[in-house]
Amino acid sequence: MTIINSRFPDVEISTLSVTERVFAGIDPDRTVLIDGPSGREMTGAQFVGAVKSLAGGLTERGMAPGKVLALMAPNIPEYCVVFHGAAWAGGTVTTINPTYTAHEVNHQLNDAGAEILVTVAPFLDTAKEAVRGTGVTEIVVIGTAEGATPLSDLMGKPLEAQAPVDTAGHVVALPYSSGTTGLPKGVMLTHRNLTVNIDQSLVPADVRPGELTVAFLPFFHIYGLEVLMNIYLAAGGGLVTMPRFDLQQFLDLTARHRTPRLWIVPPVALALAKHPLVEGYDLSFVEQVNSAAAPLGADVAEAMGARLGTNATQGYGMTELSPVSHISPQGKGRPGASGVTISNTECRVVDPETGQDLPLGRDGELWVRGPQVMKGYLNNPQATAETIVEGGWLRTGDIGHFDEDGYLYVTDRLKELIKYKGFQVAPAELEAEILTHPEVADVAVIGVPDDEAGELPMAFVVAAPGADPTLQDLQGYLDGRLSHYKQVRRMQRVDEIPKSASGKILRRLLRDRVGA
Ligand code: 4UU
Repeated sequence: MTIINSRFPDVEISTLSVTERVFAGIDPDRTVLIDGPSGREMTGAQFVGAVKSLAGGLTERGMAPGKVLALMAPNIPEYCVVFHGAAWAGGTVTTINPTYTAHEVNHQLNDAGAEILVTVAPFLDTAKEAVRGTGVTEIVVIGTAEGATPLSDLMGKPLEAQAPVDTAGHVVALPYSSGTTGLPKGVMLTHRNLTVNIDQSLVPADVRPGELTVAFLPFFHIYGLEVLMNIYLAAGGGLVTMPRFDLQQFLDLTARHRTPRLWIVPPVALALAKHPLVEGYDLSFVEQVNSAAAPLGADVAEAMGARLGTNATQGYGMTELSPVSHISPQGKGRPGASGVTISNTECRVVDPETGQDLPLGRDGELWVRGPQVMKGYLNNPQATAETIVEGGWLRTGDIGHFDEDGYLYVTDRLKELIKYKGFQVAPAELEAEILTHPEVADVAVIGVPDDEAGELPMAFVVAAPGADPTLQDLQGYLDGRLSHYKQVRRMQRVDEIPKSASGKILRRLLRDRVGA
């Protein structure tokens, strides 16, 4: 076994709950949350007060260890209050993409066993449809709306201390990820996972007290939830929240708040490198741009860095890693590299065919071990056992190698996951939906490269006898069942889907066909 160790000193593994860790960094007098579009501000004292009151009110309603609250909202300051209010009350929060269809929300609510759903007025109709046939007994809206409990009704007598939980084992967050194969699964992240990943990440990321960043990356995804929300608050910094991405608004808010660090995904790097709007802004105060969630090509990283006059770096991680395993030391990013291994974390590069460890510089599957590795997939011991193998190693399903200085280069993906603009698209989910189309006899979905989105979902379709399905037919059919970013964008008719003897789709053959 060849283990690649972190070059950073270990951090102490904290026993604090994630909310206790976040509170430890907060200065009560400083502004910690700003609603970007309106400029509405919340101080540290107001944030802590709101979290404790909400935790008190939730406790009166029965929130306790073992209870699940679903949070389906865009990035607004109250998102952070609700997440930490439920965590402080000892609950588990499952985070739901607010652009999900009722069908997708319904699935997650049932799978996660949620009992309360918190949303905002524009998503109330979806929420009402989605809770049918689930265990959700109450819909709460941030603000007010007809037919739902206003969040203000849940503000109770403050709960002064963290509800007792075993921070090493208690699941506080339950985001969904398809991992290496199959449908989206609940990723069980404990308080310890999130608390330690804050401390590990802050060694290279060194966010300063009072430092602001514009948070447009969605809080429902682990990047927004942990790297923006938890890490910034715990470091004594603050967030300017944006409910949806708009380049001009992002540039306006960045310029207005003079944020030294930007946290982005590759399509935004492309815009920062090429879009004419950027010309109109003086961004000379930007010290660092960090991209993660999908590969950022060296060309785009260099063009963006040159245009902004700053260092462009990447982080690497996955939901199952809370999410960070690799970050670049700030100011020391290398084009094409995804960072260096963070504290308390070990890596191996394993030949996927033979299971043997590969020598330095050779491409293989990246395996990661550390205290940020998830507890497992909810109610899915088989998928857990296939992902976390003997010795506690997490198989990432990504292909890459390390250089002599410890920088990771992610070069390919072994797993079937598609990343559309950094969002997860699980081929198995699209295939399951498309297979229900009466004109489809069989289908396989893979990702094909795209300059802007990174990858686009492409379907290989075997038509039912006498049928003639088109891309438009499929798109019309999926619209309303799956959210927009999961839409199939390319289609090719085939006579047969290549499969192994055990019936597994041979995606590699399909990829080769597109490449040819
Ligand atoms: C090539 O996207 C994430 C986590 C992102 C993240 C955020 C802040 C990482 C570090 C950080 O500092 O999680 P998931 O679960 O949605 O997707 C995980 C997958 C990986 O397995 C890999 O295939 O997303 C891909 N990925 C990357 N690929 C993530 N980061 C990179 C990267 N280069 N830098």
